[in-house]
Amino acid sequence: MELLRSWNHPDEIWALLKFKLVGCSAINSQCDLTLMSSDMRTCYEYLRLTSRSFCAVIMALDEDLRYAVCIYYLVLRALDTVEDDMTIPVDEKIPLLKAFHEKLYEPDWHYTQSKEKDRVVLENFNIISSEFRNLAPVFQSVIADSCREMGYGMTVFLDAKIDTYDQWDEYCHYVAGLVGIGLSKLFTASGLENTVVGQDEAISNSMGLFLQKTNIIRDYYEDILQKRLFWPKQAWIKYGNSLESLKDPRNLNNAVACLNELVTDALKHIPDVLTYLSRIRNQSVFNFCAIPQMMAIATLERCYNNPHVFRKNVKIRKGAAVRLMDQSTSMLAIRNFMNHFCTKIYNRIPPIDPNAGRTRTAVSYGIGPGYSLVRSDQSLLPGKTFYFALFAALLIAPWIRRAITKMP
Ligand code: IN0
Repeated sequence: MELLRSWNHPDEIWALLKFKLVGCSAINSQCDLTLMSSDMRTCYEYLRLTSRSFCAVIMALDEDLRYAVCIYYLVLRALDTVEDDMTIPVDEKIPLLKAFHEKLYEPDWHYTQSKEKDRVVLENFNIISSEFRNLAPVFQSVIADSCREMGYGMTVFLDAKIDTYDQWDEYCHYVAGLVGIGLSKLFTASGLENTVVGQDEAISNSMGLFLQKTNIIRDYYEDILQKRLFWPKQAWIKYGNSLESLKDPRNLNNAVACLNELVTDALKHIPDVLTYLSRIRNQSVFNFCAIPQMMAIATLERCYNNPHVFRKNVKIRKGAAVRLMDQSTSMLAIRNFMNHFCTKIYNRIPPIDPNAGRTRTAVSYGIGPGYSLVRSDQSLLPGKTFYFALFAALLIAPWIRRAITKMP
């Protein structure tokens, strides 16, 4: 099915085939599950259950850092599950969010009252916390500090609506910027990255804000159905009487203008994202950081000026996602992807859009000084050699698959 969706994108078909043939074995060979303790294996299993494709990106990290990030991810997932669970009464939820960081040091603590889909991490939090306490002390303090600040921040926005752009940034800082800051400190503490990566909190914060704003923009429809309101009032009040009213087909033009304004706001983080990635030295850390950012810019490109955002969940094709995962491995590739998606946005800016000028300025940072503004889609399409290799791969794919399954 995925192959069919990518039929007119041969580069994606190639990435999908490669992913199906060698992707999983390449990741598994990085990490031998048989050599681990049973609790460690259990934690990796929780990671697989709760994170979908992101699990593969974490598993590809270098040894010690991989496990610290895995535990950080599970602890954050547990905190997030408490925040999201509307069945937990507020007078129970607030103290729990505030004291969550202390639960990391209570060996028996786990929580069985959640109804959320990822409740497994709360029900078995004692296993996760015992693995947390096995991490190096420097990793432990980064994760615990991050949870303390995030838990507190979540209580600030529990009932409060997001009014201004400043509050939007503040909310995104608590739920995602702090993750960027925490991860960057883990990278530096692991010795894989320079001190500046862990120290420059403003740039690390932007990495999280770019991802979280993209999620909030993309998830408009899903969130509004669940009565969750994350678009800032300062933006939507210019285009409608309420955030819900934007999904009314009669308000479509205004809704799309509001959407474009928020995409423009998210795009302003691109310079920081590029600076951050250019500082990363370790290949596995680079891939880990670059992949979600490339997924985000691809998603923003899909969402920009797209009325479907108000009717369904807009997603990037699996083929496009796999291709980004496979190829986000160098600054040159990142600049090319940024250029590609920003040029596509640039070419679709409606001249009458109230924020057209600001959007042009924002995408110009992603397009970069060395590139022409009117580069077309052709630039990322492969040449004859590629099509020949693809044809050959299609012919021999069944044979390779049989050979792999016969391997001991
Ligand atoms: C993440 C981030 C993440 C990864 C790498 C570097 C980061 C730097 C700063 C901030 C966050 C960083 O990435 C994941 C990506 C992810 O989970 N993608 C989903 C797809 C989706 O649409 O949700 C997938 O299944 O592949 C991310 O979104 N978040 C996250 C959470 C924990 C950690 Cl340790 C790293 C969530 C969030 C809210 C954006 C921080």
